[in-house]
Amino acid sequence: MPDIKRRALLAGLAAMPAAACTELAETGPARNVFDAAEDWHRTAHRALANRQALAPEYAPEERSPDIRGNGTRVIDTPEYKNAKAEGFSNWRLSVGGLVDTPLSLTMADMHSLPQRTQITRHDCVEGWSAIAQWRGPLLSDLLDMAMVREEANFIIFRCADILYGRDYYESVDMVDAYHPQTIIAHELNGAPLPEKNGAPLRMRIERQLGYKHAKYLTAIEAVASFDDIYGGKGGFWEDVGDYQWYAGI
Ligand SMILES: Nc1nc2c(c(=O)[nH]1)N[C@H]1C(S)=C(S)[C@@H](COP(=O)(O)O)O[C@H]1N2
Ligand SMILES: [Mo]
Repeated sequence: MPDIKRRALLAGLAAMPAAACTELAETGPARNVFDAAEDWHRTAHRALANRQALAPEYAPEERSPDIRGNGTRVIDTPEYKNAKAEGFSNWRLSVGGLVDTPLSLTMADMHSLPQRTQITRHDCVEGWSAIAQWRGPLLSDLLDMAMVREEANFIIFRCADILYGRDYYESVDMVDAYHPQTIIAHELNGAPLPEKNGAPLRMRIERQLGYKHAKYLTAIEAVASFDDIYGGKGGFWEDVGDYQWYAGI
């Protein structure tokens, strides 16, 4: 869905109290306007409800034997190697951009927040899927703690790895950012994330394709637009021109 339409839809839902619709409907000449508005309202509501729907969750025995690492699997920089050798005790996740209270969170902070555990299916555009259990705090809790400003339209995820000479990064809109299954995972199948799967922190955005799930997460940034970030298309693969920004499934 184009962003302009999505925003109109959100604004429309907030701006149209049901009582006002009913009053309008009772007066003759406004009837057609009401019908059109109601149609639009219903369509808009359905579209938004569809985006907020949960991704399927699975039973423990349905998990795949392994979830292969894709894209970056190893980070060869001294910084990352040291961080790993220290058990990521000095890793920081920053939350900044259009927020009132920028945060710098430790792994201990990430563990002390309320946690969500979910068994979901990862779908990579390259044609493979894997079911695994992920655990970590909700992105929405971090955004609420940081007090994201109203001007923010997107959340950018910055990563520690460089793939084909470019920083990996991704972004989502506020519907996915606040989705109840959007978590920052620090555990895979009950153990700390392995390096190949994004240690120590990676995104899980369950209604989106694999490439949106940024691994090796270092920073979360609220922005009004991603025009000025890297190639301006909102993500590593989007900039390269291979994949679309909206990767909804
Ligand atoms: N930082 C970073 N995040 C990334 C990638 C990457 O190369 N670097 N690859 C993406 C792609 S294409 C997929 S399918 C998933 C793979 O996750 P996995 O390695 O845990 O299987 O991570 C995504 N997130
Ligand atoms: Mo992927």
